[in-house]
Amino acid sequence: MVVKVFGSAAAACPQRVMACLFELGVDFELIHIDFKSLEHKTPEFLRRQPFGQVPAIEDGDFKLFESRAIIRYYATKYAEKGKNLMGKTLEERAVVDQWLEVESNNYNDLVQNIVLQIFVFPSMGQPSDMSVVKKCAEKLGKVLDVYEERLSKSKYLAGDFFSLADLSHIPSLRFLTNECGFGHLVSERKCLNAWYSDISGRPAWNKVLDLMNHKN
Ligand SMILES: N[C@@H](CCC(=O)N[C@@H](CS)C(=O)NCC(=O)O)C(=O)O
Repeated sequence: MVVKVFGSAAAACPQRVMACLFELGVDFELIHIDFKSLEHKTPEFLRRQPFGQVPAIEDGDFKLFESRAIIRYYATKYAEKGKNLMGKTLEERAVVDQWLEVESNNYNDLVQNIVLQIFVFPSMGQPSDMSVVKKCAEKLGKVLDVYEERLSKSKYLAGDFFSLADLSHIPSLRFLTNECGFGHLVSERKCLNAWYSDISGRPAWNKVLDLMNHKN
């Protein structure tokens, strides 16, 4: 039975899940949830995701929400496919988890606030607060300095292998650099820039972009 991903091809959190499924070669069907008609806030969808957010998945009888829980689930379930997205040893897995936590706790809110103010609010006809953008960009710069230091010592965040920790950053970095015009935060950091070019050039991510651009 094919995995069902409930979400939108254009939203960053479902993109995290789709990138992971493409990496693992797991077939899925994207069930579009329409933000404009507030489908994600309907009682039916709230039974899938009680916070009214995407993504959620259905895999046979098994249902799950929270994008990072979903990618951990699939990387573990299909570890034998040899992609090593969670690391092989206990210590590798711990370092992958460490950087997934950094992505979720130190990085994500800052990017999300910038994206909301610069991209989402204007697209809904609402005003942006540029003082929020300025504060978040300053804080984000300091977080990305930590990434630069880390990536000057190892090719990927968790070591010399591409993992969920790297994958988890790709959708929001695309919003930051493309939709928000904050590419300089990445390009002015040499190792971060090389890392982002590498991970965003992966075939799995390009398949997500094709879905987003309705190319299949
Ligand atoms: N922690 C959740 C966050 C999900 C989330 O923020 N989803 C966004 C799209 S990227 C959403 O549904 N936004 C609509 C809303 O919050 O009403 C996850 O990673 O799955």
